[in-house]
Amino acid sequence: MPTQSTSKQLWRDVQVFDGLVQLDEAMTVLVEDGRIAGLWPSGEFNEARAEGAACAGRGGVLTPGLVDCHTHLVYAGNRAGEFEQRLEGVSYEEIARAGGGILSSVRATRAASEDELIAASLPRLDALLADGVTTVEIKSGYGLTVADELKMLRVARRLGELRPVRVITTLLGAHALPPEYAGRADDYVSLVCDEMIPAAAAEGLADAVDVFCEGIGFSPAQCERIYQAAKAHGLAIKAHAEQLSNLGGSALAARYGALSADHIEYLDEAGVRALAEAGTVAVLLPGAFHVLRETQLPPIELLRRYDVPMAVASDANPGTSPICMPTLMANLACTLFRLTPREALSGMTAQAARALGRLDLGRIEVGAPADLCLWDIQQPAELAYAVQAGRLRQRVFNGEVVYAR
Ligand code: DI6
Ligand code: FE
Repeated sequence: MPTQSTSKQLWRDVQVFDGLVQLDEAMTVLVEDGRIAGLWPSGEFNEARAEGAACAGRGGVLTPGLVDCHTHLVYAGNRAGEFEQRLEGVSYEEIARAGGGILSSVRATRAASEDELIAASLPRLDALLADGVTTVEIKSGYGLTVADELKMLRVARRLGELRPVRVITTLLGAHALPPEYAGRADDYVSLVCDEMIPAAAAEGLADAVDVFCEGIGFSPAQCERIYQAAKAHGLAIKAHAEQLSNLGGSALAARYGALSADHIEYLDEAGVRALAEAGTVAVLLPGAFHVLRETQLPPIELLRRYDVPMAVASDANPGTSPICMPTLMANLACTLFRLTPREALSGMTAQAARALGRLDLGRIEVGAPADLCLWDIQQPAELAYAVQAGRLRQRVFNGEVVYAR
């Protein structure tokens, strides 16, 4: 990973989206020692304040580096065949109950070595980076044994060493019931609580613990056991909840102080209130909604009314969202969920960082790590409006220009 740049660099006359709002005037931004050191309207900029700084870019739109706060980027194989089955009318749940779906990716992932998983995952990571990502969360969940879950997490950590990107890892041992535990779900949950979580924590391989709280996943009671174990090991909590039905998984997660509840198409008002009270972020995943051709919309209006922070992520995974293009997610969040472009962009920067417990990221403000994107567009809303690869002019990681065109 490149080390922090110690040089002083200036971006001049840029339109800034700071992670929450678009600033009114063209700005000049100073980066020093890997951090944002100054931010002025260009008209008020005084050269003496940035003596010795090199001009790194001029014009265009400057945003925080994008934060993809929910991905399943590490896996082997693909599920194009299931995509065709679903188009013929077979449902995601039917495929899962017949032993396909997540379990089909589990078979391929168990059979793959760490190096094979790296080789399979790097092109997906590179696609995210080419679209402006500087922080990515990566979940396990296609191993479902202690060794295979740790293998996935190790691969995720290694990806972060192979590329200039921050990788946050999440243990998703409770993604699906592996076939060898058929009829013994509680025993599998014990394995997650008593072996997987302690091992992942001891090796420093997981930043958080996630669950799939669903009829085809795990019950709220089982998820609660997992949250207790996660808490006992000092790990943050997240949930896949209310994706296909309403089991109260979001409210349960909120009760345990979860960083986020993700998917939430079936969330009701009581659930929204629970998120608001706990400060839990609602992570919207329009890619999965789109690919599954869902019709139940997440309760956006209620989330707004209760002031619940909304993040947007790719959910990049082989089944429900084989899409590695975060700016497309911004577009889908607007077209499918009716977010405003500002909400969508904030959802992929400041709010996404919040969903990872990283309040220092996803913002352009003095003191923040200089993870930035310079785009060849006129105004920030274009990132959500047009779907177009290749608009990224520079990607800046820790103050260093790691990609330039
Ligand atoms: N919900 C999802 O949309 C992904 N995981 C989950 O719990 C899908 C994962 C997959 O189908 O492989
Ligand atoms: Fe997911």
